[in-house]
Amino acid sequence: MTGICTPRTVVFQLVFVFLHGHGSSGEVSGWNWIEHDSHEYAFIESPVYTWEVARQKCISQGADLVIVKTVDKRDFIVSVINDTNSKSWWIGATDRENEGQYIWVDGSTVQEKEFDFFPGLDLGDGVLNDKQPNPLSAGKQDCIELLKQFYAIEAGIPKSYTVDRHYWNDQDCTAKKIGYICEKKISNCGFDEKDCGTHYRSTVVCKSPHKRLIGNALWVERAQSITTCVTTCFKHPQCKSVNFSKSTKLCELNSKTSNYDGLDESDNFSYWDMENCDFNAS
Ligand SMILES: [Ca+2]
Ligand SMILES: [Ca+2]
Repeated sequence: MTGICTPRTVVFQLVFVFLHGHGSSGEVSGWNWIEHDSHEYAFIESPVYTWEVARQKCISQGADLVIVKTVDKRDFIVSVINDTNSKSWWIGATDRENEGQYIWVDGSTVQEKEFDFFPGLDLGDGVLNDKQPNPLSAGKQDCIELLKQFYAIEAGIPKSYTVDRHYWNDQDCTAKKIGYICEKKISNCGFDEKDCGTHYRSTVVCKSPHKRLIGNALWVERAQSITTCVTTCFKHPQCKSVNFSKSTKLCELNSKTSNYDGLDESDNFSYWDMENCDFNAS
């Protein structure tokens, strides 16, 4: 294990357009990823989307809406969005399948201990105003946003309050909200950083130079380039890694991946791993 490869070192990921950080409006634009604890986060304030479309925007970047299971992560996210103008942000939880049963976008159930619903605004009379969730208060509220602005009824009139930090609110999934937060895992492929990743489809393929995995070849053919070799591997359901020789153009499709210590030295070959890159293979 010699280096950590972040997606930003991957050539094809450098196409991210960093439009600008904070513009004159104070809104964050473009895919500006912030690193925290082996993940990267993008906080997109505009344009506005429904929960589902916001989620698809994240997926288009190899990410998904953020999952918040720990206090550490919650504190990190809340501290970032506290410095923005946006008062609400989509995150990756919904109960649209079964009312009251919240599911994260990775399919896991939201545990009660993970809930961070707004506890209600107490103006001193012991009444908890705008306590969340309130699924029936205004249509169907099935998607979770982080919200900083809640309401209290004063003398019969609802008044808006900005509270101490963002909390969960169940919201109408079709509402076009102010922002959304995407998250993706940082690739740690186990090779030297310079050999860490070449991006093929949505998979990062890791290269170990001058190495070869022996004894697991499914198929051997000639390929003009490593791209052709890797593409052939992707088409073969059992292919997990390849050995490729630039000089002889031999492309060996392997049925296994190596643990990285188990590779043989080879002057002619390089070893390319389709799986052990911590990225979801397509
Ligand atoms: Ca609901
Ligand atoms: Ca609500």
